[in-house]
Amino acid sequence: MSNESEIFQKLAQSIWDFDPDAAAAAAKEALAAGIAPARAVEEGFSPAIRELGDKFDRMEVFLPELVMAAGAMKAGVNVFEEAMKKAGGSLANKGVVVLGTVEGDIHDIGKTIVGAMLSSAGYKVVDLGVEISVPRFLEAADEAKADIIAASALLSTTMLRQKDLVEFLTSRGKKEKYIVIVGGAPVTQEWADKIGADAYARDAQQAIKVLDGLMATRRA
Ligand code: B12
Repeated sequence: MSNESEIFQKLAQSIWDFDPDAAAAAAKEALAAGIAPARAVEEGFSPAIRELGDKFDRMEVFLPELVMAAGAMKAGVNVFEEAMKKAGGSLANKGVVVLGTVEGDIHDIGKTIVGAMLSSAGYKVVDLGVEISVPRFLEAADEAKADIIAASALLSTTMLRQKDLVEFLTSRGKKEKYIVIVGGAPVTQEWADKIGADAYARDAQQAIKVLDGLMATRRA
């Protein structure tokens, strides 16, 4: 069997090769080797896709390549998602999270990872998908009797929808009812503070920590 660094290398290579089968195989190998999905994503897949994102920024690769790389990453993330869902099934319910990517934004890989990690940590996650309008977040949260609304944005333009979400909740008198957590590559703690969100997390692991803390305070 390969050692950890060889597995991280395989995970990354599958993204550079735009190869979904290799990504799924490397993800399975990581699980078999006992590597936590979060580490496999953060140290294997994510650096590779971010490097491609930077190359896209410098016009060294183009959209079709980014689409293919994202396809490969999704195949790998699906493997981890399944494994994490199984792991989360037996845990106590820590709270209900309604999660989605904001309107105008189709990036869903990071959001899906956050959802899978939260469910593996014992949260019930309602993943609404992408391009979710502000009223839809609230409607779904009310329907699901959620504790938390989690909104992902990957574009500097769509980050503004997170601000709209907080404003909308406030205008409907629902701001105190839900914990609003925001995230996504361009999002920062500063932004979360500025728009009045309750929480920010830079990745899925941190999201669990932050939400565990807020839920404990809420239930105390
Ligand atoms: C893959 C990708 C795509 C794929 C998306 C496929 C998919 N199904 O998701 C495709 C090719 C479709 C795509 C399209 C576009 N993209 Co794009 N894309 C990327 C890329 C390379 C990687 C994103 C990714 O999946 N990262 C891996 C995951 C694991 O990381 P993550 O998303 O950041 O998520 C982590 C954290 O942010 C956090 N997190 C995420 N969501 C949430 C939510 C909550 C609540 C919390 C707490 C945490 C959290 O936890 C996650 C796990 O650790 C980024 C580059 C980058 N550096 O981000 C560009 C990037 C985001 N895209 C960019 C652009 C410009 C576009 C397009 C506009 C291109 C175009 N001209 O059409 C379109 C936008 C279409 C649209 N309307 O949404 C720019 C954005 C620039 C900006 N600041 O606005 C970037 C930064 C690339 C660049 N350097 O120019 N893209």
